[in-house]
Amino acid sequence: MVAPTPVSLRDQQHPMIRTLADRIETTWQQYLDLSPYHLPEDLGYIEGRLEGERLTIENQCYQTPQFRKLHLELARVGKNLDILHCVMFPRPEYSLPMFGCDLVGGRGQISAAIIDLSPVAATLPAGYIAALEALPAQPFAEERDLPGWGTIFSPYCRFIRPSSPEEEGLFVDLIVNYLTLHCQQALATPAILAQRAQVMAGQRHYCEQQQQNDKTRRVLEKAFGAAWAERYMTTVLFDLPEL
Ligand code: 18B
Repeated sequence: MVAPTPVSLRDQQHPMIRTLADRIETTWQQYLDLSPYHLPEDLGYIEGRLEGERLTIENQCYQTPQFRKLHLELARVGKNLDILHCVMFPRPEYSLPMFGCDLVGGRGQISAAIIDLSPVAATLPAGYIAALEALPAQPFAEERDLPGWGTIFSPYCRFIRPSSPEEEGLFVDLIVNYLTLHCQQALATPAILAQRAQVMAGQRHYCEQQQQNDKTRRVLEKAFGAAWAERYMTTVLFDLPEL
C-alpha cells in the first residue's frame, strides 16, 4: 500500500476529471500491489507558461509486479484547459495490452474523452476480448473520429465528446470497467520471459504513434519549448525503455 498523495490541482479541475482520477487510484489500490516509481527529479510537479497562462502538471507514478509504470497525470492551463492522462505500461514479461485514457476539456465542457485497451500483439488476448464483448453496449450521442496516428487502437476504443453530465458519468463508469477488467486479467496472466522482445516492440510502436499527437505536443511546446516537449513526451508520457 502506498499512502494517497495529497490532493491539490485535482480539486480545481473539471468534475469529470476529478471523479475519474479518484476512481483510477481507488481501483489501482484495490487490485494491484503498488510501490513508488520515481520520475526524473524535475518532472513530478511542473509549472510553465503558455501564452501568458500558467501550465501546471501533477504526475503520480507507481509500479507493481505486472506493470513497470502506472502513470496518472493531471494538467491545467490557466482556467481554460483541464487534462487527465493515464497510461499503464506492462512489464516485458507480460503480454498485456496498453491501458490508455485521456480527458481534455475547457470552460466547463469536456471536448475529448478517450479510452482503450490497445494490443501490443496482432490482437488482444482472448480473455480481454471475451470480457469486453460481455460489457453492456453503451451508446453515446457524439462519437469522434480517431486521428491518423490512431491505428494502434483496438476495435473497443471509444472516443467521444460527452453531451451531458449523465454521459460524463457513464463514460467514467466505462473507463473504470475497462480498468477493472485490465487489473483482473493482468493478475491472471503468467509471466513469460521468452516473449519479452515482442512485447517491447509492441510497446515501442504504441509509444511512437502516441508521440505523433500534435495536439499534445503543441500544448507542451508553447509552455516549455520544443526541446523540453520532446524530452517530456519521450521520457514521461511515452518512454521506450530498452530491455
Ligand atoms: N490531447 N493530452 O495527455 N492521448 O495521452 N488525445 C488532445 O478536443 C494533452 C493520450 C488523444 O483529434 C487534445 O480535440 C496533453 C492518451 C486523442 O487529433 C489536447 C497531455 C491517449 C486525441 C490534448 C495529454 C490520447 C487527443 C485535443 C499531457 C489515448 C484526439 C482535444 C498531459 C489512449 C487527437 C480536442 C486528434 C486530443 C492534450 C488520445 C489539447 C497536453 C494516453 C486520440
